[in-house]
Amino acid sequence: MKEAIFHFPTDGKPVSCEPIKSGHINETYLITTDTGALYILQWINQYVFPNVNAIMNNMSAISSYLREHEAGKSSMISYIDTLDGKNYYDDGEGGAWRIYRFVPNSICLQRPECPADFYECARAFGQFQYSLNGFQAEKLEETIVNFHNTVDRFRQLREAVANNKAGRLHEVEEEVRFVLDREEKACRLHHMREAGILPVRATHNDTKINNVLLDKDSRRAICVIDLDTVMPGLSAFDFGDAIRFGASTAAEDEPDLSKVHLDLNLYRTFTRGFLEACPSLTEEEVKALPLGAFTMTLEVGLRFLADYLNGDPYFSIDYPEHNKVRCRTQFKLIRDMEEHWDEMCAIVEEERAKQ
Ligand code: GN1
Ligand code: MG
Repeated sequence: MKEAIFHFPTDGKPVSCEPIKSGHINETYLITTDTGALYILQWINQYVFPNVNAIMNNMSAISSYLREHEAGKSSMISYIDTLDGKNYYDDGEGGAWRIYRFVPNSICLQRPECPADFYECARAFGQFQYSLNGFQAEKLEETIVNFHNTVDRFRQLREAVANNKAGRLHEVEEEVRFVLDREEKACRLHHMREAGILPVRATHNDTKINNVLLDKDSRRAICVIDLDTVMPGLSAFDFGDAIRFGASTAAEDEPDLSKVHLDLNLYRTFTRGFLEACPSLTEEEVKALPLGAFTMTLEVGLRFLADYLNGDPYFSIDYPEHNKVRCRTQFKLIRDMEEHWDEMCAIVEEERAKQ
C-alpha cells in the first residue's frame, strides 16, 4: 500500500493498491477500500513536470470554465483535496501524489478494438477542443515549456547527438539522418503558428486513445483524462497525436516493422468524429490536420530517439532498446504517411465537405 493514500479522505479504509500500467511518465494505482470504494492514485513524475502547481492550476481553470459554460455537456474528473486541504500531497522526497474517484464502469483502451471505439475517442477529443473554444489559452501555464515546439525539439536532438551521452549514436545514425532530412516539413506547423495563420487554443496535447474513458457497456466516451499537458497549442497537435497512436495497425513499440502501418480507414473515422464534434475549426486549421499527424509522429519519434541517445532519462522503458524500437515504429508510420500523403489530404477534404 502506498503511504500517500492515507493523506487523502477516502470512503472506508484502503485495503489494496494495484499498479496500472499505462503511460510512460507518471505512475498510476487502483486503490480499493474496505467499503468497496475505488480510487485512482497517481504519482507525478517531477523530472518531467517540475511545476505541479501549474498542472493543478490549469486543471482548475479548465474545470471551472467547463462548469460555467458547458454544464452537463463535458465532464471532467475531479481531484480530491488532501486531508489538510491541498490539491496534491507532497511526500517530502520529491514525490507529488493526487487521487480521484474511479469513474464507475469505465475502461480505457490501448488500441481501438473496432472503428466505433476510435470514433468515440475522436468525438471526445473534438468535443474537448470545441468546449474550450472560448477559453483564453494564455490563461494556461506551460506545464512543460516548449512541449510541442518542434523547432526546439530539433535543437534537443542535435544536442543529444553532439553529446552522445549513452554512447549509442553508432546504432542510430540512420534514424538521426531520417529525422534531419524532414526538418523543414516537421517545423512548418510551428512557423504557421508563429505567423498567426493557425490560432493558438487550449489543447490537450497528449491525445492517445488511452486518455479517453469509455463506458464498458455502451462503449460511449465518458470524458478525456490526463490533462497534465493541457497548454496553449494547435488543434492539429490533438488530431495528429491521436492519429499516430490510434490509427497505427500496431503498438507504439512493435518490434516487427512489417506490422506497422497507417490504417487509412481509421484515419478517416477519426477525422469524421473530430470534425463533427469540433465545428469551430478554421479553414486553415482543417487543412493543417494531415500535417498535424505527420508532425506529431515525427516529433515523438525524435523524442524517443533523443531519449535513447541520452540514456533514457525521460520515458520509462521495459528493456534497454525500448526507446529505439519506439522511434523506429514512428518513422515507419512517417514513411507510410509520405506514401499516402495525397490520400490523407483528400480524406480530410472529403470529410469536411460532408459536415
Ligand atoms: C507520454 O505518459 P503518456 O503515455 O501519457 C508523453 C507524450 C508522448 C507519449 C508517447 C508528458 O505520454 O508526449 O506522446 O508518452 N507525455 C509527456 O507514447 O511527455
Ligand atoms: Mg497519458
